[in-house]
Amino acid sequence: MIPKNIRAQFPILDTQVHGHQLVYLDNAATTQKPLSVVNALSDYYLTLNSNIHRGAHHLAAEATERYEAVRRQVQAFVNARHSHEIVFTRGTTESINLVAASFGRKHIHPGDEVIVSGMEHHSDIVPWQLAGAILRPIPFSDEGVLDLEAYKRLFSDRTRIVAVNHVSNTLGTVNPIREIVEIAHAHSVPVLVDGAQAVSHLAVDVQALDCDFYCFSGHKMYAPMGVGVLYGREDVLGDIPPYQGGGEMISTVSFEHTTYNELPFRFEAGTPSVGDVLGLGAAIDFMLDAGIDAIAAHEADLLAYATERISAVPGIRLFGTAPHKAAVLSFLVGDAHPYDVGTLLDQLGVAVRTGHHCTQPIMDRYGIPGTVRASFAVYNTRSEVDAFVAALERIMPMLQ
Ligand code: 7TS
Repeated sequence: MIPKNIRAQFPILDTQVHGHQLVYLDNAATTQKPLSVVNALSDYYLTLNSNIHRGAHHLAAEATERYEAVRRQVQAFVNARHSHEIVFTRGTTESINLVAASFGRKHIHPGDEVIVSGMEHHSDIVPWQLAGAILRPIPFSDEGVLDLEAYKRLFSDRTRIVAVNHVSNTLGTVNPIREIVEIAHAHSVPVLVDGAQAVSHLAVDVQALDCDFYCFSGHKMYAPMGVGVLYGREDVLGDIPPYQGGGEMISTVSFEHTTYNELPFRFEAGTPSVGDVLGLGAAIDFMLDAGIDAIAAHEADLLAYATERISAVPGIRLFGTAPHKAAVLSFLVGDAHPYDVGTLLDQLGVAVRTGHHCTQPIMDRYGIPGTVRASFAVYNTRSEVDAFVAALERIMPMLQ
């Protein structure tokens, strides 16, 4: 069970919007932040602010210790074998770009191929195109389930890496990562997993998944914006060249020759967002206190309830009805444009996202311009689902 006082930890949820109580259902875009995360951020700036790793003084040593402690916390959170397999980045987008650029520089040559899923976010498509790869997308069914038989047929001697999301931000599908990795590894091809939509909803174990890279953003799991994670297995991360050059990523520098620092510092050039990393640590504590399995169970209940209630509304078309889903509900109302639906819902205090959700190939697959998307988090309730469905029913006459 989710603790009863959980909403009290999120003062923003009391906001009034256009004279209505806010119903925040845009969690796949970003979650709200609990007081403990906001406090971790302000405590850092009020009591500890200092640049890390290179100071002889007390504040620098303390800030460094706390920053490195969060690295160990993240290591435990995703069950990585070593803390130096955890690289702090600005978010999922930067994590994927890092791998596409660095792995790409070493391993992707003209004519080489990258297998992605047909339901990737643009941030797991464009970096591979920038790296010069030809993309081979895995098709998916009308329900939003990847076709693994078709996936097996996509491998060729030019396949360099497979890049797939763990959970689709538009369809909610939880993809069978363990199976996808097994098939890729049988071809000696590594796998990058975009976990942006997974980490806040389900327990992630990178060793059990056996993936080579795993990427996620703090801000979608109750942490501040501006911090994210790249997990890379020691052997694959150690094998690729640095991404950005600058301070901290080097061992020695001269005008003739530079040598690079060890993992993970080789991939952390420049001053990192220390306060945001400490906020990420507080967010992990928040999730562990609530209990990952309890969060998953609560969200599964909300999703089942919302799916049942919304399906009863005349004219609703759902997109993404895979048997294994996370708490995302994408839909259209009759022929109404998703943006109109979103704007009218906002007038009643309900915050949803509308559009292509940075997954244009999914929209092309269904032949639609976009969807309306409601996405749930630990603090949402069944009564908010009721308010959302009541708002939909209320705007219905205005959409016809
Ligand atoms: N991958 C997936 C699956 C995502 O859902 C997102 C963001 C990203 C990558 C990029 O994450 P970022 O933190 O680096 O921006 N998805 C969304 C969304 O669905 N609505 O707004 C952002």
